[in-house]
Amino acid sequence: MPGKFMNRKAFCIFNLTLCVFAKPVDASNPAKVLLSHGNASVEIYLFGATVTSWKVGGVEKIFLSKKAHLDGSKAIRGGIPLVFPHFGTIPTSTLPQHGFARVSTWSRLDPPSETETATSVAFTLSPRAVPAALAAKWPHAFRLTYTVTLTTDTLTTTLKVENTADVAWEFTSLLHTYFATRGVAHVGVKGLEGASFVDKVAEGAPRAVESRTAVIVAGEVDRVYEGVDDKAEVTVTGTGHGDVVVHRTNLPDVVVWNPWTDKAKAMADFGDDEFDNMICVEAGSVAKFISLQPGETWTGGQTLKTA
Ligand code: TA6
Repeated sequence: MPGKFMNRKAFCIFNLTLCVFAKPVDASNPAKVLLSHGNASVEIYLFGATVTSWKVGGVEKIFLSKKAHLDGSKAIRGGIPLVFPHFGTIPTSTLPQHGFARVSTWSRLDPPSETETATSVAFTLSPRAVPAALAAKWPHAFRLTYTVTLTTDTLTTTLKVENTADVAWEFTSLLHTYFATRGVAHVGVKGLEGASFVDKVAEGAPRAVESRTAVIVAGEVDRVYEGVDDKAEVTVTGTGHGDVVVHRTNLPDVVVWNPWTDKAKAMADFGDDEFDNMICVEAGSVAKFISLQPGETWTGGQTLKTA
């Protein structure tokens, strides 16, 4: 609302502490939406509706690979790629790993909305905006709405999935968040003690129960913690970029991933040494398929909060 926007600018002149300023589009790059609120900012590419930066007080919380493709030719390596309609690869689908949401170009819905406490913007995706070859592999009618909300100390990302078909279908989904680190060996992921997990790195992908108060990285890690109580706060500590608490809504599973040295070298869009600068802590609903009846919706999301 331009009128409201002008009023807020005028308000800011008189009260800098509550100053809120939203820039919906980066003039130098129309493929990207920038929001700021107080001293926090977020940037989101329409490609994949991928959040690629979240800064609080000038401190970057999110990892983006120096080799990431930002031209829509490949899923963005870093940020918060959105996984839909399935996590990983599954025997019943020929879609690529993690589905098509992260490689489709989303549309921004209304201009960002601003209040004194938050600034928000939403994106939508439906089958006609999915690359045709991928849409053909998952021929279901759907509408996704992804809302990104920024406050001075939080970033909330919420996905709404609607079944607009006349038959039921099922999906899994995940927010594949890459946190920035200065030396991944110093990082601890707290809040997963007692959770059952699948260890995708170990031979045979065995199940076990997490016994540590903090998950650490001293080699390749790829674990799917299942059914972690929504109320359990997961905290990413020791990143060198400030601790972040992950609050989850309707996302019971938490994936912790670091490719370590060999897998880092094998990824063309990831620097050989960048395994030291990131850890993925991914809130999702991936252990069981979610079934949606015609007309039904499902909503899940996370709030990242500076600690
Ligand atoms: O979420 C962890 C994971 O599924 C890992 O197994 C690893 O492959 C990672 O995602 C990255 O996947 P990508 O398709 O982006 O290379």
